[in-house]
Amino acid sequence: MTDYRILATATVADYLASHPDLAARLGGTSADWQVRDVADGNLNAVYLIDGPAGGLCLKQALPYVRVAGESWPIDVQRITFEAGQMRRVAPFVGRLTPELFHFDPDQYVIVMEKLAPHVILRQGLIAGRHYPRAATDIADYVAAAAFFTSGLAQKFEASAGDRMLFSCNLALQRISVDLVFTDPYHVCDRNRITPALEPWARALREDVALKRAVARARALYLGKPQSVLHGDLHSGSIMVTSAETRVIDGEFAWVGPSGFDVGNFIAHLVMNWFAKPYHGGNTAVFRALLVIDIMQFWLRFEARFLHHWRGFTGESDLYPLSHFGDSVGQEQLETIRRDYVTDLFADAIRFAACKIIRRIVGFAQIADFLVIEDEQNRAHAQAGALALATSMLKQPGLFRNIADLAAALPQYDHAGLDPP
Ligand code: SR1
Ligand code: MG
Repeated sequence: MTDYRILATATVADYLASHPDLAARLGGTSADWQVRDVADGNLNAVYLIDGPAGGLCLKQALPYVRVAGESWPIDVQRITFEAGQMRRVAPFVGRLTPELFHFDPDQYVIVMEKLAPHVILRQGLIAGRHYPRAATDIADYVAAAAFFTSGLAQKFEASAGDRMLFSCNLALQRISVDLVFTDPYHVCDRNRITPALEPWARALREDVALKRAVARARALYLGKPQSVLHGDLHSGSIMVTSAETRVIDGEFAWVGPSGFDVGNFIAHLVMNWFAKPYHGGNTAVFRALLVIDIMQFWLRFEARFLHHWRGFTGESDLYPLSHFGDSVGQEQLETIRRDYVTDLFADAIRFAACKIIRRIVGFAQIADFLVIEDEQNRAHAQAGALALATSMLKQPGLFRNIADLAAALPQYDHAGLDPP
């Protein structure tokens, strides 16, 4: 065991040189390597390293929240769960997760393939680019992870193993529980509220029916262990080209309700939709593409999830095939499958709503809105998203399927700054 040392641009090459398998991937010697600090997320240090033979990406967990500084300490063990999440889903999602070359439990470092010329999906969307594969690739990723790591596809002993591993990811679950489900609904120093949205922030704090719906979502997050979640599947955790998609940053991994990742991805497309008029470019065209992405994402997820389930012939304990073998049983099992997916969609709607609210009044806001310099414009875009999100939580009957959600977007576009 070696002492944990925070790496820096100047020391990354020495670290890699001391690991011959990684050095060989770069080629040449450390004097030939270019190291770039590309940290962009909220928590970690990230470097890209190029050598004569290839590139690598090195990520190190810092002992504090990077964007907040040392006043907000956070357990470095989280990188263990990120490596664990990558390894757990890799057999099912293939190239949709980057290849993990190295995990160092002493330095809290992982080294993985360098993704180039990929860009963060969020940045691409803000710049008005469309990635035709992203929504369906993410649907494939989530459907495979949600099915194959669930009790539908494995015996309960394996599910217990997943829970044992990821239930120790406590520091990051504390962040999710606080930032996603709790902080936006009470006065909290971490919240970031645009002055024009103060009436909205107050309304969120005072709306008991809303807080009851959020409490239900929080209880589901903590108490519905369906499958291994990525846990932070927003557009900043996805890297794309027009031909490829990769999911990164699984450090918030948790065994929870499968609708959480589904809802998170939808939420961030929805927020981009509300921000879009202020990003420049052709709003109507880009919004239409976003709506298609939202619809296709869900429909593809549903189709792939059901496909995995219908084709599954392995051993699991939830619905043993021996109980549903005859034609009546088969019919019953199909009803069970449909109900499962319907329930998952309802969860996704409530989680999407919670994600939207936290990104607008809480800590860790998103560039989709923050790039809108004019504060009134930004507040108008955010207020529309807040109005939609509160309806999703308080009137779930209006959002029974993905077409309902798509149809609702324009209705909230000019919601105005005053909460209803
Ligand atoms: C302390 S900041 C934490 C946030 O950053 C990540 O992107 C997650 O969304 C998390 O909630
Ligand atoms: Mg992240």
